[in-house]
Amino acid sequence: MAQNEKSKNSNQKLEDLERFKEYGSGEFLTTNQGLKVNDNQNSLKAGERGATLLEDFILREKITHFDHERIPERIVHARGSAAHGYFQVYESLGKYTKAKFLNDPALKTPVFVRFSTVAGSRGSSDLARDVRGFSVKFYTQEGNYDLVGNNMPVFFIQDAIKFPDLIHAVKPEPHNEIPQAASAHDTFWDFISLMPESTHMIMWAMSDRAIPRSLRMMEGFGVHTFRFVNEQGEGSFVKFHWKPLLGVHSVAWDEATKISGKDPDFHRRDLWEAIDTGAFPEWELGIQIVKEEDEHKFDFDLLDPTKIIPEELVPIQLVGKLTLDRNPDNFFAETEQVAFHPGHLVPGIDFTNDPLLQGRLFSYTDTQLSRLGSPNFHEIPINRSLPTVHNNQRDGHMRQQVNKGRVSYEPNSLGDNHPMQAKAAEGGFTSYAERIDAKKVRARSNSFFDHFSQATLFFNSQSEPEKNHIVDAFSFELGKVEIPEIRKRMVGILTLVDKDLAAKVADNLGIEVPEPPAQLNHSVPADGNPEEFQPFTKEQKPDASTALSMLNTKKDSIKTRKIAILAANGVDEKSLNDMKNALTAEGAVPMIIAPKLGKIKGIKGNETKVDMSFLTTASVLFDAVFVPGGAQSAATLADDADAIHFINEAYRHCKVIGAEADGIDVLKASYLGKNFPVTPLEMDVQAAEGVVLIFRDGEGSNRESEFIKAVAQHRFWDRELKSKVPA
Ligand code: HDE
Repeated sequence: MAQNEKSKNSNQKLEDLERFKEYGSGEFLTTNQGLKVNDNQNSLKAGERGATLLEDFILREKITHFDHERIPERIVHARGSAAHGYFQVYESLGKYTKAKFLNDPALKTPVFVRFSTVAGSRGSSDLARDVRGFSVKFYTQEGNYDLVGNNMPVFFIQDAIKFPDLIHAVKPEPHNEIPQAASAHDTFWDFISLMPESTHMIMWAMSDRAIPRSLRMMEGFGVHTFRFVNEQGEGSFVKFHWKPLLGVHSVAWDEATKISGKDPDFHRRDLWEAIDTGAFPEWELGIQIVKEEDEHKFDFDLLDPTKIIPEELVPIQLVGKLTLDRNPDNFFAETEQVAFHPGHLVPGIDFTNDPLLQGRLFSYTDTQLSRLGSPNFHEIPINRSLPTVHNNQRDGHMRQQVNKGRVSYEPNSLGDNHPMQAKAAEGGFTSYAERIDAKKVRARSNSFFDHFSQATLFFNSQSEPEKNHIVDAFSFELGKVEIPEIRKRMVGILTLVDKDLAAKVADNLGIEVPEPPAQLNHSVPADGNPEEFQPFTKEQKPDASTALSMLNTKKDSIKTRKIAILAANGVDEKSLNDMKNALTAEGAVPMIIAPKLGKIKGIKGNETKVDMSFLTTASVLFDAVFVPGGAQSAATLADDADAIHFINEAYRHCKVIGAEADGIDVLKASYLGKNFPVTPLEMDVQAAEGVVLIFRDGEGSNRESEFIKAVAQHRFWDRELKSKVPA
């Protein structure tokens, strides 16, 4: 009990980890056996120039340890970054669940959250077009609860038995291990075009959700329908959502490919820096609750992981907040060794029969056995639960716990039958007593066979720029496919989602719009008859769902946005500093970019430190650009190809661009000069389509606020509809 009480405090996991930490500072260097080392520079030799002696146990220990530093990377989700934080529920959810951490608003439950891409290796780029993992480990007083979700609410397949096929298809092709972290290749689209159940998910994967601006600006989803169980033993279905307080934002595809070269650690760095500077990322936990008796009231099956419950049908209740406030101390010890498992449950939360979820329950322990090398992976500090583990599981590789006494079995009389089972009232876990009365079959329910309605719903819900991005993404990915039959088959599938989408993709691929496949593959057994399967009847269905478009996300703050201030010698320091201070006051991160590193001198002779030069950074690493006044600075920049490229590229990616007084001349020298969205009138400030011009280098109070207002919009995607900037 005393143990449990301690976890009222979100620092408890931190305290728990503390005893495993090693700081090294002020200490002597030792061997793994604690022996102080006298010479860490030279191996033991027979004479100064002589052969190295096998006897050198210090050298051998060091090299041996080094040789074994690597462990197998995760089969999927290999590339990740993580952070510590806490979760707090707003009000008791006792009505739905008895999970203690969801019942007490005073409780700050420690969490460790790992984000990841799926297909790429550990060293691949953060900006691959891919699903993002969003795994949360709650260290609750009742044991660890893991919510192992993604940033997309549905999945590619309906049954776990297809998972190895899906992953084999998306991973680099086996003969040449190409391409890395990319789905744009034959085997992936071969598989997808033969798996109509993947259509809804593929719409998400081809949308901008697959190229987030930041891990802090993406949603998370539990994907499966889970079950809450309350103190009375009543169950209800629940879908989990994470809603980022900073809104949901993405980058442009052209930008993503460039970021992959300029900074492959873009997302990892962004998360780290935000936490490091105290801009703690936050998400609200959302739940959609469906009563047990309403299980069959929808035109889709709640157990089908390729379906969402549109928010129009079941609204999301925001019930708590997740805050990430501490970076890991050691990547390997924490981010790499953390082991998530959808089967790590606490009383009050349970599974449904979603056949994808059921299969996952096997996979995660199994994979940790080979990845972490022992059934004792739960003893690795980051994986330890707050309650102490007491059971009769014993021994194995790298066992840490020293179990005392003679008893390692139950029932026993020699140890008073301890450790003993706990009654439900004492916190013992009991599975939800769901009635199952069925034949043992390998089959899929007919209610899983509408593969297109929600794909269409998703497409219909997108804004015009978002739809265009989806067309571009399909055209890019299928354009990389070499086998014409695969392209054709996939476009044929798209005709079942949206005719216009299929026609545009076909046009980009230079093919006629194909007929849809005569016979859809409904994943039937070898001797099954596909004709027997009738799509589930459709009744209630919204035509569009506002929550599915990122255009409708929050746009009320510029917190943590990175703003490039382009300047050179002769800059007007007042113009530069006023904007810099105004941006900083709003929580944004302005940085001074100049032709060279070092310092620049302003018109009044003041020096300003340069944060980066055009050589060490690029527009794709920023959210907006501002060019302050100062005739000499403006002339230098207008003449600098890198500065002009910076502005052109930012304009191409629909970012906010601002300039003050002489700084406007730099914009005029860029692509913007030809296509100025605003006809310059000699007013104080003019803003249109994310271009903010401050004409008067005076004191006007709205000088900065117009720029800030525009940056809060994130991007002005409509610009793309007019013209594509050659940058
Ligand atoms: Fe996973 N998945 N998965 N998955 N998954 C793994 O477990 C698997 C699925 C997800 O940050 C692996 O520890 C199967 C859906 C995340 O460490 C592995 C199936 C969803 C992570 C595994 C699925 C996910 C994983 C690899 C189909 C969204 C990263 C390493 C039945 C709800 C966890 C590991 C982390 C990781 C298997 C489907 C999310 C191999 C068999 C659906 C976020 O066990």
